[in-house]
Amino acid sequence: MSELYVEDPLAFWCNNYGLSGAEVVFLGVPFDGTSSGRSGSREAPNSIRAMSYSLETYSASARRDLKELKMADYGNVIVSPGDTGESLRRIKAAVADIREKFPVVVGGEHIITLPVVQALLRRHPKLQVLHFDAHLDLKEDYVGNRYSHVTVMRRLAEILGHKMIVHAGARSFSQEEHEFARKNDVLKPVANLAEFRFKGPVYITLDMDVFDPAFAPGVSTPAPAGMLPQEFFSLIESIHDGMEVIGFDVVEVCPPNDTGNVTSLLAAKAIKEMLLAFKH
Ligand SMILES: [Mn+2]
Repeated sequence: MSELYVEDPLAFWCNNYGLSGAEVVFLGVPFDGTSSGRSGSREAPNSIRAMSYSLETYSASARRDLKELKMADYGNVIVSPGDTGESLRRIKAAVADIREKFPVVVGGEHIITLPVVQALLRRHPKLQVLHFDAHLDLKEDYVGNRYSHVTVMRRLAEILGHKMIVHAGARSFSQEEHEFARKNDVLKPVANLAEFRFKGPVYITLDMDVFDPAFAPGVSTPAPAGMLPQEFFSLIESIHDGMEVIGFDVVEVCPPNDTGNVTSLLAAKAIKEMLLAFKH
């Protein structure tokens, strides 16, 4: 491909490294089969790809440029509509393909985090998860379904252990979930997160509804009184030092409910800033 005159219109930031030459690999997961709220997050990977073109590759806060990273876009997982089990199996297999590279997984809805972490556990058996979300996603089941975007952290906690997951930004949950999180001391106020020291490998899952709906209206289940984008980016800056982040995902963007693609744009910005903060 000529570097001067053409670019791939459907790859994050027009990257041109193949899978074997890359250190960072993007993977889209257009799955929204268990969304309890507004459906449509299957459209998010391509929408966020498109909005990534609106952003500069340089970050003033990180003082780094995305061009310093060798990135590849692995494309979208071919999911099986209506079959959550088969879809999760395929997501896990696709992440296993990425091997030792740094995965950036773009959903889709939140249940996709389960197979991603399962695949990463093979290399990082003591993986911790930092969970940004308006919700706790700790429900035992949702209308009888144990594999739902509102149960994903409960399923992950059963695999990892409850103490291995830290929840930040949560403000919308059931009494049962709240008591469960408090009993296990895993719900951290965002203001205290900078003092919380992670030891060992960490995976970050960013549900875009952690942001206030004024800034991220295009999500499946919006919750008022959320984080400001500036708060999130300052937090990333303040916690990145010494943190061993081995990958992350961004989930729950719902383009049919977005306004002017601003939520996809904010998601692209979050991907960029997290990459430049955490991938060295
Ligand atoms: Mn959520």
